[in-house]
Amino acid sequence: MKAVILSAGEGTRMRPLTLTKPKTMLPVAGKPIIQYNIEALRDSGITDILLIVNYKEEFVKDYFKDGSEFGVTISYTTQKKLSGTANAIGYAEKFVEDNDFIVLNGDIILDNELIKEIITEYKQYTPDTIMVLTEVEDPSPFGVVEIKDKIIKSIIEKPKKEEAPSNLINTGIYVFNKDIFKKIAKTEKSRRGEYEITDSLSMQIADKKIIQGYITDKKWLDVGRPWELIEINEHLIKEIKQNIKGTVEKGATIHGNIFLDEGSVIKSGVYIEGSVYIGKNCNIGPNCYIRGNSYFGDNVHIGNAVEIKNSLVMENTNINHLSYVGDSIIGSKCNLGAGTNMANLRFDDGSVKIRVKGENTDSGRRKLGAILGDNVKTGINSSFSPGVTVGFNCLIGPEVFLSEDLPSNKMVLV
Ligand code: TTP
Repeated sequence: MKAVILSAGEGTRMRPLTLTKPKTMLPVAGKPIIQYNIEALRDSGITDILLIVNYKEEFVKDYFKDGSEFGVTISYTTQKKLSGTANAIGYAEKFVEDNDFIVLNGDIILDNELIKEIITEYKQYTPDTIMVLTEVEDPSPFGVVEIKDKIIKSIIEKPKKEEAPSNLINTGIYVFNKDIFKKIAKTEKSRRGEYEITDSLSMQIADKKIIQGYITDKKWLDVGRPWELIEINEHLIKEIKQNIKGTVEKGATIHGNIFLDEGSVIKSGVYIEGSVYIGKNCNIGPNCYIRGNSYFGDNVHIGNAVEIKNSLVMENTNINHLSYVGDSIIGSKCNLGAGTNMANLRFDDGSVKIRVKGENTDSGRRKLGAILGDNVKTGINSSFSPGVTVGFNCLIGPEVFLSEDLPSNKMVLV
């Protein structure tokens, strides 16, 4: 069986992080999101993979090349216009030829076993389509199915919670045969102005094709918005095994598993609590406090008296002195001045709100700090309100208290 991964989207809900790279290339626990999917396919015996790309596709191509380094063969097709998932899958027709094939959204993280399970299920029942489903408490932001005896009777996109026919949602994992291309060719634009694969599936249902729902309670995480990147990172870093390739100086204290890559040094006086991932050529310390589930990309420097908690710090970023970064994401090539502090808890103890596509959105998290795009410089004693976002190439002057989002390429002074 061949596989197709959808990786063309702009990831607008994940801004500012996706202003400079595609969402599927954002790092979690040491790898881009999409690499988890490629490896899950490979480990299930699927090595012929087509990536549908468009937005900032050079990042994907430069990293994976022909796939040989990852034990697979990767080819690429550019979706000309980002006009929806059905349109994206339609580009795979030549690649899959007459074969049945798997499709995955590139922005999910799933349990490797799940792919093996659905292949077995597909071979046993030979339906026209398998759609993997999972149960959630609130299905209203997703595609929700009505299902009877394993067969999907209807799919409703983003229903009101009280109108949802079940709590079972579409995970973006499918097995198709070539009938889907006939339906894609006839699919019309939805109310959102996109050609959506769920509309093609509804056409299959109307045409009496068998769409089997495969319900899983295995790991499945959808990465759409910035705090979901923090949550997925938490989840995956908790699973890392101890692996120290770099140097740990005498006088450093480590509790929990750490992954410390080549060329990195943990200096004396550093106190690490919980699992932590540290990339290549990082300098951590002396005398700093690194708390659980933190991720550091390559060439990161964390200096004296800095506390980092449950955060992602991307490559080539420096946080040199006297700073606090909690439940936050710091992009690549940032430099935080001495005394930069990110608040991650509201005084009223309520859940932190964050603007997603201009809408004030409840993250559901009691603790959420700031989200900084790439190449942001902060001056001494600057501070950030919980849930604030900063675009790329920004300068935040000394003593600034940032309580509102800042678009890219801006400077703020007191
Ligand atoms: P979405 O989550 O609908 O879109 P997105 O990833 O661009 O994010 P946002 O809504 O924040 O803008 O897409 C689901 C998957 O399908 C995702 O892996 C991207 C991919 N996709 C394409 O490949 N082509 C497309 O035209 C669209 C809309 C999505």
